[in-house]
Amino acid sequence: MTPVTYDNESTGKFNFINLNTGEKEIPFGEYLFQRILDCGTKSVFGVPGDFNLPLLEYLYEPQLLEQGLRWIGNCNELNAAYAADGYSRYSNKIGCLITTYGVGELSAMNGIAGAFAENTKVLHIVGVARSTDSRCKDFKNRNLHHLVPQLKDSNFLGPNHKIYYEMVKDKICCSAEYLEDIHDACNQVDKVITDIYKYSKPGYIFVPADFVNMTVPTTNLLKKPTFTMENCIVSNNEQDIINITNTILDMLYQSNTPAIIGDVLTDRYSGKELINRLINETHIWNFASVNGKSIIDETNQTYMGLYNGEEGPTAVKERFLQCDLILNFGVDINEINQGHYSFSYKPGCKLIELHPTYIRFSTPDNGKEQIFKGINFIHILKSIVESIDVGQLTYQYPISVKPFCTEELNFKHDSNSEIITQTLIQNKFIDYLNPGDVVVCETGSVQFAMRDLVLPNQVKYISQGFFLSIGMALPAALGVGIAMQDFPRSHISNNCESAISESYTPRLILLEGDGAAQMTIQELTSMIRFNVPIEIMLWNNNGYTIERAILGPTRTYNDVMQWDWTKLLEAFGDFGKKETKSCTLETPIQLIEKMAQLKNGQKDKMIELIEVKLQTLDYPKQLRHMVESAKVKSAGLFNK
Ligand SMILES: Cc1ncc(C[n+]2csc(CCOP(=O)(O)OP(=O)(O)O)c2C)c(N)n1
Ligand SMILES: [Mg+2]
Repeated sequence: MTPVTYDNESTGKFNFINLNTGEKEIPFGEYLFQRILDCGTKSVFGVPGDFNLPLLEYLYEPQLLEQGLRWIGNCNELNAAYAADGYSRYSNKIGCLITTYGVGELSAMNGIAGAFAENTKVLHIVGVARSTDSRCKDFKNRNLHHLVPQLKDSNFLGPNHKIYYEMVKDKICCSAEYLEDIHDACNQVDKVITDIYKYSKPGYIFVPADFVNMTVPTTNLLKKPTFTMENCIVSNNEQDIINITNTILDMLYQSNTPAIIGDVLTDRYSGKELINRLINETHIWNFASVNGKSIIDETNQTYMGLYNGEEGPTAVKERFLQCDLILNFGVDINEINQGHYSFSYKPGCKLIELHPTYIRFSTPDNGKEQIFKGINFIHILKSIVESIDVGQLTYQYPISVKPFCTEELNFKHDSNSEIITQTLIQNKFIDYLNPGDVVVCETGSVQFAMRDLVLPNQVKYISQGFFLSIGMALPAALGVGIAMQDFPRSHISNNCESAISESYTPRLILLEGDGAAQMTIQELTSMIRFNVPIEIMLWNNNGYTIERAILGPTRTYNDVMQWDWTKLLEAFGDFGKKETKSCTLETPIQLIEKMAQLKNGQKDKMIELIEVKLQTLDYPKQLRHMVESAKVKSAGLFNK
């Protein structure tokens, strides 16, 4: 331990002066939470455990509470990871969770892997064994609880204290630091936070229980008082940025039918305003992607739909195939986002993929390509927006082609039908939303129903569209709701042509399947506990319909137990039914009326759970296309 003396006269706070260096010091626990606040995060999710309790004690330091720090306790660590992910997806800040050694952190792993796969900024802090234990030479006395013993001779050998760290490092995180020397701890914390912003992926800090009360210098706090996306991705290759921008601009000036795809990483790197500005100023045709849905304002005058190759609507593909130059901003290549790799292009079309680590120019026809590595696309996007000369753009888009609209999807709903169908949902959903609302959609059949709908302006749509872990959306919606409390209306742009009235409070809507809900349902209780207003549409189709569409339509493995959904909120804490309301809808008229009532704000309770009965084998045509496409792909694989 460093010799310290106390100084609370100058600051009023309880500070320490290091007698060797003369520097101000604070306990490491306080440093860590100060850093979380410094990166803009206010709420911290998680579950306590004896290895993190000393750290959690610092949550209650008055100077941290004053800055808005709060603890959102979850029912389990998986839910905490999902919630932190949702918090980040909404706010684009770092979602943070704290778990305990082994048992807690392992439970969170699926959530962290999902955040890794989908590029969300999550900081996972794990309370681990005291440094005196993990550094001890006499390891055989250190088979601590929550640790897995060695496979062989565990009674003779000590355990590997860093086993869980080794499981995640370089696998499901961009940065992982196991703190071993308190003198390095502050820099290690700062490194992980910087990396999370830089790579937009999760990071881990493993904090020995005895470190939190040790004192550390405040030097770093003064040197770098805040962490933002901007100050974590500063570029040092200005000339490359200028050259690449000029090349892209020349290509745009020469193109007759250019197009923009707004893909997911554009949002993760805070490029949403920029891309919408570019579209509004140039009127270049533009397309959404599955994982990037709602980044581009879908009500803009040249929105041409969500392109997903063979799996999307033909009307969108036909528009896409007219384009001779594609600028794919924030591109993320995976099976779902590329419609099982079925993207096709106009003959001779030039493709520019703009990614956080590279810019790639290619001609899909002949496979020719040129890659520039080490340049974050966000600098190029900014530079294009700042330097484009709109007067030099000359388009020859076919005049007959209009912006894509939901009606083109041609949903035929039988108005005499007595049952609610997915087609009816597709028909009515857009009307149910108000501009500026936030929709969280679970993995499942209804997710496919949402894809192609043209969203009202400034609606934020959040869905784990690639990793597809069911049960994610419900706790993620908790995280979104908490972020909406911490940063009200932060998804709404003031620069947008069609502003959202200041007096309108955006709604949070969760679209949830019955099967998925049974995975993480307890987190409803946290919505009540932390006053998160939400409308939950619970699609009850008697089990795993999406799986039935793939195989085993009538198999029992696709069944789930029937629940009385309308009793859950009461059981989960709203004993007097003061905060919540639940109902079951079975007919189209009931659904239409309920949607209209909610849209108009006639909500009498903070949380509404609306169970909507659907037929077991009813699923949208978008899902059928995906299943067929996937089957064709796998048949191809087997034939090889
Ligand atoms: C954690 C996890 N377990 C299993 C799956 C496989 N899976 C994908 S969708 C699904 C069923 C979803 O059912 P439900 O939420 O009721 O939606 P539905 O398709 O019935 O509308 C399952 C089991 C998965 N994606 N994630
Ligand atoms: Mg279901």
